Amino acid sequence: MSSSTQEPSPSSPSPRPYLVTVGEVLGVLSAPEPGPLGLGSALRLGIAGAESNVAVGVSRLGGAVTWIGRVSEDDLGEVILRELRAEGVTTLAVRDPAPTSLLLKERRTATHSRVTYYRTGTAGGRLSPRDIPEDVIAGAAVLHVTGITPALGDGPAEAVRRAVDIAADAGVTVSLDINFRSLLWSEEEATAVLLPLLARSDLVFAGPHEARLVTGGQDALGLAKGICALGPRDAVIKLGAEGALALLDGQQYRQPAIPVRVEDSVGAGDAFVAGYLAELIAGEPPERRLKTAALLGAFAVSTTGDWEGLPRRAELALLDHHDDVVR
Ligand code: KDG
Repeated sequence: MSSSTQEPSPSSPSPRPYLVTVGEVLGVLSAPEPGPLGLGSALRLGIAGAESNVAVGVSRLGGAVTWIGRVSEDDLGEVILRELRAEGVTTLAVRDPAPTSLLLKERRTATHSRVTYYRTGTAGGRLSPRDIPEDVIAGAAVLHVTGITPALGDGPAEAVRRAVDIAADAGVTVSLDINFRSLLWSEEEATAVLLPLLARSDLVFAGPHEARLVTGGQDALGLAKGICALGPRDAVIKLGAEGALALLDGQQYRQPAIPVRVEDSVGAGDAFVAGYLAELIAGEPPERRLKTAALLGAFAVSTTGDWEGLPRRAELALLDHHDDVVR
């Protein structure tokens, strides 16, 4: 877009093995108190996005991360970039005259959140394949994408496809979290767009319902096998309070969830992925990746906000007093 400008990177991507991700960051207006919204309800401003949640989670564990996306030229765009950079994430952002998307998060009851998107004609939805720098993708250890960005429109879908193609051609590990959002597209649309991306991915994260968008299977193991039959070497089925089942290079792993009191479950899946990917780029073995993934999921659900409560590495021990991986 002619009115957009690629701003210079504040720092070039790290010489260390780094994760790169592509997506949208939204402004989040969340009601701190449970109950219906009314005139005068307090709303707290935050930011979130599936891919940026992962970026922050990886960065807090000491991993090098680059986030690519579009943000508005206004103050909200500024807040987003400032916050990500403060979290140690390298940002490669196109500033766009369109506004930032908003997400309204009501706590309808103490345990049930309701989300409404204001996401039409916004900066993140104007992402284009031209915004994807080939060298940054090809130089990464891992590219992480989700099924949310391709749901935002043709441009974002093309941009994600381009990133995945560059990575796959360069031998960069491609990680895909299916992250189906029924408010953004239908199951049929999602399946048609995600299947080709999945076929070029090495590692796929999905909940059972999400896995069934792309394959059949009775149970978690059947779903993981179904995903791997489509091309990926590794599949991780996220099972919420029941932990996760992973099929990694043909070997099966089960990771129990870490029991904690649930404050706010939104963001738990992203946190899980962040824990896994942080250990992957650190060269850690599967058991460690899954354990850290479960720990980050536990931190996410036991604190409010998608990413604000995620731990630094030294804090992992706070919740780490349960059994290791059961194989
Ligand atoms: O996983 C949490 C995300 O859903 C949230 O941060 C916002 O990216 C988001 C989305 O599109 O729902």
